[in-house]
Amino acid sequence: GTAPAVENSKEHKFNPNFTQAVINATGPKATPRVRQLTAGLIQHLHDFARENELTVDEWMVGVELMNAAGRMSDSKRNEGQLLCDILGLESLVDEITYKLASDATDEPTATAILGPFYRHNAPELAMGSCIVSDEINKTGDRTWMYGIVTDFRTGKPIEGAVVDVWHTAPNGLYEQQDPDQPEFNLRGRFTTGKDGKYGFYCLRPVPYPIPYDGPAGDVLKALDRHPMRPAHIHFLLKAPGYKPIVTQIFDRKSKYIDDDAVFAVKDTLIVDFKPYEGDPKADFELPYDFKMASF
Ligand code: MBD
Ligand code: FE
Repeated sequence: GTAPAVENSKEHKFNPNFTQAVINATGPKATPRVRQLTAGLIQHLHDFARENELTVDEWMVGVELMNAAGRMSDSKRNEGQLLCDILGLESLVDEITYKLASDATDEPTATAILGPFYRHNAPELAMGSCIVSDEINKTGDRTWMYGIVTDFRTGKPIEGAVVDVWHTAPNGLYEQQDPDQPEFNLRGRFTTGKDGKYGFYCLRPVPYPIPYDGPAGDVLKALDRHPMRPAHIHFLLKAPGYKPIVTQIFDRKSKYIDDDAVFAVKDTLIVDFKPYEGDPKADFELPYDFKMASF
């Protein structure tokens, strides 16, 4: 049914012009988009405060949360993004950006959120090489991942596509979170040749907790939620003339596949690792093709 009009508990009359007055304070030099976004934000923030009869103490909890996230954030810790992630905002914005903007009927590879652990300038590696440092290679499930990058409309292979990949170590940490891992461990960039094919050795990833020793962890605790993500591998694909694809793939057998702390799993991004006998360097194989959309 329809929600009842919100009435406050004391029959207090809010000034009906207050929110509009705040919105109207925007000056003539603000761009139309800035004007639109801030007007919407102010309206929703004010409605939120009125509807919930937000108190000064409660608002201050939010202020402290933002300040704590800011203090904690640096090149290795992106707490602001993490907070957005556990509230589902990055997944929603990803959907809006890549889905609503697309006029495609047949689908290119689905997108998924970038997350806070992407690093620019991962090593450019030769096709077929390994992103796993020798030390860690002794403990994880070694995987040969391979496939072809195609134009989703024509099905033709894409030459010069860069497959930028990153994932966590078996201890559940990304390389920049872990002083014991070599720089850029479990990261690499691979460029396709004429046949559009790519392939590299990696590990079968494991489920792991997002960092929960900060404000995002406090929020999860207050909401009685766990911090776990299903096992996943991240990708950023770029190719000349094509729209970049930010995505992740998820291990069907992984715990938390139906209960991702950051709400990023999509059906078409769930994959099957298969036991692999043909290669002494791999325990599993993982075929996966990427389909890109031209501009
Ligand atoms: C991650 O590893 C991640 O991929 C996302 C999206 C959020 C937090 C941690
Ligand atoms: Fe991740």
